[in-house]
Amino acid sequence: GQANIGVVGLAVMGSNLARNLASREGNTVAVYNRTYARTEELLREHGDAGFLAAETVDDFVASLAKPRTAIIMVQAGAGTDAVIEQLAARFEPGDIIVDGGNANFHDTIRRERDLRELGLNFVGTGISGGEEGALHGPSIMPGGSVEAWETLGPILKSIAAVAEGEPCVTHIGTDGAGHFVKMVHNGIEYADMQLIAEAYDLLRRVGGFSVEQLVTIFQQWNSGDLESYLIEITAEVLGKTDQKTGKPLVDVILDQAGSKGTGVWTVQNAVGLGIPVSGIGEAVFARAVSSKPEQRAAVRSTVHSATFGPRPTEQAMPDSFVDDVRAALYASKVIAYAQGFDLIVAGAKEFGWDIDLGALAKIWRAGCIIRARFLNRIVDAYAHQPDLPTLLVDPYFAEAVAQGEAAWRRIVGIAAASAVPAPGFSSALAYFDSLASDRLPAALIQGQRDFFGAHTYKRVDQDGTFHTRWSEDGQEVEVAPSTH
Ligand code: NBP
Repeated sequence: GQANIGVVGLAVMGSNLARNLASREGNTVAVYNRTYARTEELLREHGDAGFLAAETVDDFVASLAKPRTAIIMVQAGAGTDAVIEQLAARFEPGDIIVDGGNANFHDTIRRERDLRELGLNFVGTGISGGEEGALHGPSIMPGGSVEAWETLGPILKSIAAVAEGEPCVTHIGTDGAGHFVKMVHNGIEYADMQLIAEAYDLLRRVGGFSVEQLVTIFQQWNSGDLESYLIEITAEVLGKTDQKTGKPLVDVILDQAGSKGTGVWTVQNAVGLGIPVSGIGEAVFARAVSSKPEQRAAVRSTVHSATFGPRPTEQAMPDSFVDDVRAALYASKVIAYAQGFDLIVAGAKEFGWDIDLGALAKIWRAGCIIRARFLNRIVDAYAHQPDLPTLLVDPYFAEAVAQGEAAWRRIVGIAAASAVPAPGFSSALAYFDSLASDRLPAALIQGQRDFFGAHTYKRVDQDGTFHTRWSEDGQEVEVAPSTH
C-alpha cells in the first residue's frame, strides 16, 4: 500500500475532499466509489492530481499504508453503515475509519462502540463548508479517540480552512462529540439565517427600502460587528436579477424554506436535554410554517386584510430604523449563539465529553457556514472565563446587548404593530427578559400543578417541599422529602 489516506464516496463532497487532500504536500490519496463511473469521472477531470483509484473495496484497502486511514463521504444513514461494514471486514486493529458525512451523533456513538470492540478507530467528523469548503478548506470537527487524533490530526490540519494562521480543526471530544457539535453548528446556522431573513423582511415591508437599497445596507453591515459569510451572501442573493423576468431573483423564488433535518435534530436533542434553544426552534418552525401553503392560503383568505396582514405601521418610524434593525439582529444573534453553546455544554455533560468551547469557537471562524467576525468575541469570552454560566454575562456580550436593548424593543414592537412576523427577534427578547426577570410567573404554574396534581412546590422563605390541600381544608402541609 502507498496511500496515506483514502476517500470512499466520490459524489460532490467526497471528490472535492479528495482533491483537497491530493493538493497538499505529502499526501497520496486512494479513492473508491461504489459505482466506478463516478471514480472514472474524477480521474477524467482531475486525474493529474495523482489519485490511486480502486475499482473494488479489496483493491482500495490494499492500496492504503498502515495504519490504514479512510474517510467515508457517502449518504448518511444506511449508505454509511454499508461502507463501514465493508471496511471493517478488511481493516486491522489500529486502522482508522473516518465518517465525514452528516451523521446523527447517536449513530456515531453506536458505530464507535461497535468498531472499538474490533480494535478499530472510528472517528465521526463534522465537516462544514459545503463543496467549496471541501475543496479549499472546510471547518473540521472530529470526535473519536485521542489515539486516532494523533494520526489523523496532521492530515486534517493540512486540508482545513485557516483562521488567523490557525487551521480550523481541533479534537472536539470522544466518540460522537464531533457530529454533535456539527449538529449544533447547523442549528445555529438555521437561527442566524432566520434572523437575517427577519431583518430583511422588516427593512423591506416596514422600512420600504428597495431591494437595491437592501444590497447596500447588507454590504455596509458586513463591514461591522455583523461581518459574516451569511450576511455577505445575503447581499449577493438580494443583488441577483432573475434572467427570465428581470425582477430581483428573491421575488420569484417560492417562499417555502426546505431543510435536510439537522436543525430538527438540534431541537429534538435540546428538548431532551432541557435546553431552551428558542432561536433555533423558531427558525425550524418558521421554515415549517412557510412550507404549509394550504394553511397560509386559508388564513389569508379568511382574515380581513384591512384589519390584519402586513400594512405600513401606524407608529412613527424612528429615523434610526435601519440601525435599530441592525441592533435587534445583533442582540438576537448573541442570544442564539448563547443558547447553542448552552446546548453544547449540556451535551458534553450528558455524553461525557470534555469540549473546549473557546477552541470550538476558533475553528468556526473560517471554512464553515457560520463563520463570522463575531466568533472572535466568543473565543475571548471563554478565554477570560472558561466556565461562563451563559455567554450573555461575558462583559463584551452583556454590554453589546445593553447597548442594543432599546432598539431591539422598538423593533419587536414595530414588527408586532405592522403585522410582520419576527419570531426570532421577539422570542430572543422574551428569552433575555425571562433570564433578567426578578420573578417569573413560574410560581403560578407551580401553584396550578399543585392544585390539579399535588405536584408540590418550594417556598421562597423556607426550606422544604409543600402542598396545599386545595379541595380539602385549604391548609398547607409540609411533604416528607421524597426518597428517590
Ligand atoms: P450524497 O449524500 O449525495 O451521497 C452520494 C454518495 O453516497 C455516492 O458516492 C454514492 O455512491 C454513495 N452511496 C450511497 Br447513496 N449508498 C451507498 C452504499 N450503500 N454503499 C456505498 N456507497 C453508497 O453525497 P454528498 O452530497 O457528496 O454528501 C456526502 C456526505 O456529506 C453526506 O453525508 C452529506 O450529508 C454530507 N454533506 C455535507 C455537506 C457539508 O457542507 N458539510 C454538504 C453536503 C453534504 P454511488 O455513486 O455508487 O451512488
